[in-house]
Amino acid sequence: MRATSLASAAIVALASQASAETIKVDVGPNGQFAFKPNNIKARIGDVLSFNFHPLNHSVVMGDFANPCAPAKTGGFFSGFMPVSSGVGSQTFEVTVNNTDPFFFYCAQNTFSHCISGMSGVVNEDSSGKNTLDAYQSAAQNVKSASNPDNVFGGRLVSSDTSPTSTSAAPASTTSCTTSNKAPNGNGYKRDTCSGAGSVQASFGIVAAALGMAMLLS
Ligand SMILES: [Cu+2]
Repeated sequence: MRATSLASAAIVALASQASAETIKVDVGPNGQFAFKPNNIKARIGDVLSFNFHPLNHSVVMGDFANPCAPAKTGGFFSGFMPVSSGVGSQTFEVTVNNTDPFFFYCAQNTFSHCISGMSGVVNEDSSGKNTLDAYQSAAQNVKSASNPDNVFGGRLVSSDTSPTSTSAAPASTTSCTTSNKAPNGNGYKRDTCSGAGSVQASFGIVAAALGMAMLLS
């Protein structure tokens, strides 16, 4: 059975990364165009868990050399996450695969989030010149932020999935109705989600397995 083997695989994967931490990052808390925290130390295997607050934020991996633009190679993009109140029902989880510094930003152009300083860094090289301060200063001269066409590089996880219930996970497949194409950072309308349904379901099972693993430990 597919679900069972997925869950088993997830538990094996988790067991091999017992020391990995989940690092919670709030995206736009308290109406601020900011990530909290925005200067993060992470180890290989750690998971960045982006939690979206109102209005309609996103997170994209970028390069120091091109503020507010997607990384030239690899990276991730959460899609735009409209939230009216509280915290969004989905988190975006990114596993850190190496300890090289990398930057991330919000691609929302309504009110110029990245240009206003909505960015962050993981494993900043604070002894060099490629600091978050320098990135944010350079971002002020960018005309507009850009984002990849599609959600990639991470996992959309329903944060309201009960960790003890395996039946709750597949329900998330029905939550997305429009195309997987992300808009160009304009507007506050969600357009980024279907096609991610199967991915969400799989990771819902992973989340459920995580809950099981925690119960067993
Ligand atoms: Cu934003």
